[in-house]
Amino acid sequence: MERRALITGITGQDGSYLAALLIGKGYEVHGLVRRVALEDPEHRLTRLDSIRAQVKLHAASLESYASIHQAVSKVMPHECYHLAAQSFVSYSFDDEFSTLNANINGTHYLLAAAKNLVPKCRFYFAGSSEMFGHAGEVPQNENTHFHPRSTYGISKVAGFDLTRNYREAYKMHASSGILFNHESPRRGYEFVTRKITSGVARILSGRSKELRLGNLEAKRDWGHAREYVDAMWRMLQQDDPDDYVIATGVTHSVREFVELAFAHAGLDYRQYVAGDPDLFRPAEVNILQGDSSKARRKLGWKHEVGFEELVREMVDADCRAAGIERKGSAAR
Ligand code: NDP
Ligand code: GDR
Repeated sequence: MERRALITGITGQDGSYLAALLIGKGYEVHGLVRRVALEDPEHRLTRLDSIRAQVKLHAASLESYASIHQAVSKVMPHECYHLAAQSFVSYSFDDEFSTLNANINGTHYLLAAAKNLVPKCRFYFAGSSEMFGHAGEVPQNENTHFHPRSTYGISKVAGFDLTRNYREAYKMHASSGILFNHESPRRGYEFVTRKITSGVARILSGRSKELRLGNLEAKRDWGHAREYVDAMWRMLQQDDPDDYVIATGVTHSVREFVELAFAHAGLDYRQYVAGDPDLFRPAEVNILQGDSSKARRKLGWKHEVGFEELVREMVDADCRAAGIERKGSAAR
């Protein structure tokens, strides 16, 4: 059976892993990208290097309904994974307007185009643990009240509500994943995990002497991105659409991540890490820890990569990229 998938945000961490997963399952994979990406593939499509010939890319902008409508009408997908977003929480404090515009309108435009052109298309929305924000309970599950602490979180709550409304009002097969932090060697450099692991590599190679960080006491539930995109696919294979928390259920502080990453490279983080008050957020999410028992029960999903393995994989990858060969670092 021919299956076509459309992925927005295909150039990002999750989009690139999801595209590879779907290609492996025999899908015809299409991606929606910004025009600049097509004009500058060497820089903007690097995460797609190994699968570039197997994906078809279409230029469109989250800011333009017309461009999204046109892309959906060309592809006529059976499954649509909406991953594109201004995804950096810190930046949402600097530019609330573009975060809200791109994330809320972009989701609305894509849902509306799908409803009009391919109403039977199965739709995935990339919800986030940031929707829980200042959560009243730990761990958080699908019934936990949302209390977002940034315009990013607010935009994701709006996208989640839009997705649910299209499911209820128009009977679309529209599901949301409420994904907790997931990382990998493909993580953007602005996020704390990659900032730390690339910082370790820079220090080891002598290109840097210190690493400036913000709140070291914040706690996150960190999993591996490759495993989390599999959960997205599983959601769209269910008979009925629904919402699912995807998490490891284990939480660690940024300090623990730092300590382990430096120790894996044979360094004591206390000699290199400097606190920077400018990197603290105006409003912080202190403890995120997810309860994914519903996903385990209904989707048969589970995570396998634990915290230590994730940290080691990321440090090793950044060290290899910096030309540092260390004993015992596993190639992946
Ligand atoms: P990335 O930041 O790696 O990727 C974001 C993608 O969105 C990129 O492809 C980017 O394109 C695209 N994008 C951003 N703004 C626009 C725009 N205005 N128009 C078109 N495309 C745009 O994010 P991740 O892969 O980590 O995350 C994927 C999704 O999941 C996001 O929606 C994120 O908010 C959400 N999420 C992520 C979690 C995580 O821990 N990784 C956890 C929970 C939710 P370009 O390359 O051109 O910038
Ligand atoms: P997050 O990820 O905000 O959870 O959003 P990020 O890695 O940016 O921050 C995690 C925690 O680390 C603290 N922190 C720092 N963060 C950054 N970026 N830089 C620093 O120097 C630094 N120092 C400390 C932060 O205060 C925070 O508490 C990610 C994104 O992928 C979202 O798109 C997604 O929805 C959520 O995860 C779940």
